Amino acid sequence: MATLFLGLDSSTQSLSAVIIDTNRRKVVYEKSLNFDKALPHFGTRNGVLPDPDPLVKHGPPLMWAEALDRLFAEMKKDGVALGEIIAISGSGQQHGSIYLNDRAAGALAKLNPQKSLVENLRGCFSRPTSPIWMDSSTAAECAEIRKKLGGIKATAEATGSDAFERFTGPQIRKFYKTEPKAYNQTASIALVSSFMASLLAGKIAPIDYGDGAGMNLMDIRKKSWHPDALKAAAPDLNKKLPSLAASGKVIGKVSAYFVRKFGLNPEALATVWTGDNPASVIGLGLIQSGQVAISLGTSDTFFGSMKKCQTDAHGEGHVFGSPTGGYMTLICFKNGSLAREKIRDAYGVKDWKKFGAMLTSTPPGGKGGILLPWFEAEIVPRVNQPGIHRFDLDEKDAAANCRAIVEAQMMSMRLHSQWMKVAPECIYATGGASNDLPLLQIMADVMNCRVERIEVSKSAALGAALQAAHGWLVQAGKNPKWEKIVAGFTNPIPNSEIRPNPKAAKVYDQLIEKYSRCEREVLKSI
Ligand code: XUL
Repeated sequence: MATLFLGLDSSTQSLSAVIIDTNRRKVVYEKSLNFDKALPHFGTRNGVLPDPDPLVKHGPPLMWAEALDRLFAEMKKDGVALGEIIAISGSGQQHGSIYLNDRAAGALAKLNPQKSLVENLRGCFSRPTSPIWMDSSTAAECAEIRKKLGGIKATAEATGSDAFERFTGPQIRKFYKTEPKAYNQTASIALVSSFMASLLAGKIAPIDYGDGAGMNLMDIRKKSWHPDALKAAAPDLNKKLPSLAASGKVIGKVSAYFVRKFGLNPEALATVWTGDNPASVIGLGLIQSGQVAISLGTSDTFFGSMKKCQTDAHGEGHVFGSPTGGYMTLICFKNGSLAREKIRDAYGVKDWKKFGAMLTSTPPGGKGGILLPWFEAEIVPRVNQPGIHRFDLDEKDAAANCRAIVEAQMMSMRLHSQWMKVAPECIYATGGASNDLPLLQIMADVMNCRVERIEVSKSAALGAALQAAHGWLVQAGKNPKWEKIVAGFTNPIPNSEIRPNPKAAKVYDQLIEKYSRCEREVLKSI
């Protein structure tokens, strides 16, 4: 008999499903539903509601609920053996918050399968829309919370991150300040992850330690709500937040709504969801401390798993709980692929292959030139004023500039991940630019670490499916090992290993000192 587990990922633009068969160690089904295309009546663009204020980014919670109905209907139509799924977990875009009134818990408990989820949930919200992670309208609230908690370092030490505009605590504070009446009518605040889990479980679901850490409200070490952080955000918050729990923990049997409507097994278990980044950490197989992934996308993201909680005194990086029970870090560098592309185009380099050839035509460290490629305001290090800065680098030398941007990005990653105090043993490179081998060689040399390529489509949904399998085994009284759970699902591409060149690594050990000096100098001057 198949042992099927379903992982769902409610991201900014789509809801995805991945079903795994743990007997055959295979992904047996994948599907994505794009919100704009499948549910145009909500009027979103790339999953976000249009707003005259460019800083405000909200999404409609009813759209996420309708997407769940639609995706199950599609799975049924596709002939998926829904009755054989034994546990479900999921992940959601992080930080987004949903505000429910005192009717919500009752409505969830008796979801009527004759109606849609949207019809069932009408009248259950104290705020019709949800601020999501792209919202940056809460600078004032961040400053207030940071001040109350004792500054950047203290806020990061207490909650895992400095106060950030997209984090849920500052967003809740803004809601309380601007709409106090609606705030008072809020009985329960959910994250996207816990909201979706609540629908499946038919009751208000806990928030997990991964997504909970993205709120500036959770004590990152104790993994419980932080009383001072709650007070700093809004009054009576302790009464409005659900309990915290480990992701994958069983909430109960799946709601009868899904059994009657779509033929789910009445014994199937609904488990606690997590954020898309913690789920991706599992989906990429980062389960041991010291395992790191670098995702080279529009922005470059550095993920690492960490046993002991270390926080970033400069408040640039984030620490979240990892579904494996330890911690994970996330550092986001905004000037990633787009910045590389800008340099590529500025020098008339036709494509990425030619860009790679430029990299190999120059020696490691070039002639000691440094480029700070902040085409956009940068998150790490914090740079509000975009600008390109060159040191000992001839602006007219195309190859030197192509090399310099990649070296700068890698040195910045090495420098700004030092607070983690975890020396990576292996880096998994993923995302668009990860098939650019000369770029990966620079990554290996700068980090002085082996690099392997890994490509997992829908890594968050896969991580969620693996999390469902883990939660199910725990509930069955087994003591599952994460290594065994992920085995076969998260393998790097065979023969993709790139080893650091010891001579080049030595060059970068020196050059990084200069890079750091240049960065400090510019940061002081802007
Ligand atoms: C992480 C973050 C984003 C969202 C994307 O802090 O804001 O990665 O989780 O869905």
